[in-house]
Amino acid sequence: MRLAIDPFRLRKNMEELAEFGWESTGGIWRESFGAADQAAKQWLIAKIEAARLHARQDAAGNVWGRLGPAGPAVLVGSHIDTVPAGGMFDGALGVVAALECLQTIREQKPALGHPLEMVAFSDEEGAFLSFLGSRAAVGALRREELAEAQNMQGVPLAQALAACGLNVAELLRARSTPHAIRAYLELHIEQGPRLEAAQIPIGIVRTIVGIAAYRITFQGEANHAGTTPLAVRKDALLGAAEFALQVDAWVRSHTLGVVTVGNMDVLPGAFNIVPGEVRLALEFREASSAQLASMEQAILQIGAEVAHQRNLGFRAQKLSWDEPVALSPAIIAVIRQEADALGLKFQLMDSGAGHDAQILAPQTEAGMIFIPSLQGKSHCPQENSRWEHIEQGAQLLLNCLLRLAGSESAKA
Ligand code: HGY
Ligand code: MN
Ligand code: MN
Repeated sequence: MRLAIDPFRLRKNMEELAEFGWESTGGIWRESFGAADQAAKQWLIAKIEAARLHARQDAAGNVWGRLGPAGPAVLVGSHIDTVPAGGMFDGALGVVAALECLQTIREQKPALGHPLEMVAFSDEEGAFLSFLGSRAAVGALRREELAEAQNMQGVPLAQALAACGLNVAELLRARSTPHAIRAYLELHIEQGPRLEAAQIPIGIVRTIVGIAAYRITFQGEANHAGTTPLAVRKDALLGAAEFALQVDAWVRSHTLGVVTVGNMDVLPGAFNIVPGEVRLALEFREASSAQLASMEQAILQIGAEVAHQRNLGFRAQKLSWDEPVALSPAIIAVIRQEADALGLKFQLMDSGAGHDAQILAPQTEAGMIFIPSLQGKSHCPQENSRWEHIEQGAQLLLNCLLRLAGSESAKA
């Protein structure tokens, strides 16, 4: 007899989780290690315990729920932190669906060949450091990057961790025991327009793009806005603006990738002062490792040239670099077979968004299932998906987990 998820419980849990960090301006903000994120994690721990799974939180703040004995487990999860003014599905879908799958299996007790574990990874969105929780779990963090990590308000990671009773030294020791993860599976919204346009309910991910992030600073000279002639100004904002336009043009004409200036601080930031300094957050992505490297070289060269032409200082601090990652052909085959068995149309695709799966993939067999995002929107309050697709994605996730955990019911 095939196990079936409980779609009502799934939807209720999604709607409950969406309450944490909901903002009257629209959207949800659960910044990692902030109050809303912490409250959501406590909610999740209570749900895991109510499902009679073994709940624990590690030194990176990752929340785990286990079904079965010790030993290499099939892992399923995602993240519950969000971007500012984010949506209710990015990450949360994968965690709540993982809970629903393990709770269903716990209740219906099929014989399993391997234990199952669910996880909500900390700081996937990189408020402090991209994929912080999953990188801690696989031992892929360096002490120096943790020392430099801070959020957009300049709060150091160590201070945010301390507010949660955590610390950097123990975070570095949060690694799961080697080979503890037999396979990893993640259900996620596509966060793009392709599945909806193709009217296909399931995406099976082949490759996750590489992502690099830099903090760029243009240093000019603050001066009086009324008495300083345009010809002698060292206007940092004009340099930053020209830089942003030039890197966009270069990436469009040379790659299939993307580049984004997502944040710009203009200092001192008054109407009547020529901007003396501009700090901007820049990230770029490409599915090809070679192209990602050529983007980095071009971006840094453009910054130096613009700064030189405008008599400005230029600093570029690399914040993170995650190579493109191919997901497991074996897991892709399982997802294809289980989608076929459910009569679900699917398409193989690459992911333009980064995911914890790319951190797990070098350590274990990792796979991802996408469902459509309405109008392709994500990282905004309008992020939305159809409950029909959510239920189909969660049922497919359950069937894949049963296969990977060697359950007898998977052969039924
Ligand atoms: O930004 C991303 O690609 C992901 O949503 N963290
Ligand atoms: Mn995500
Ligand atoms: Mn995201």
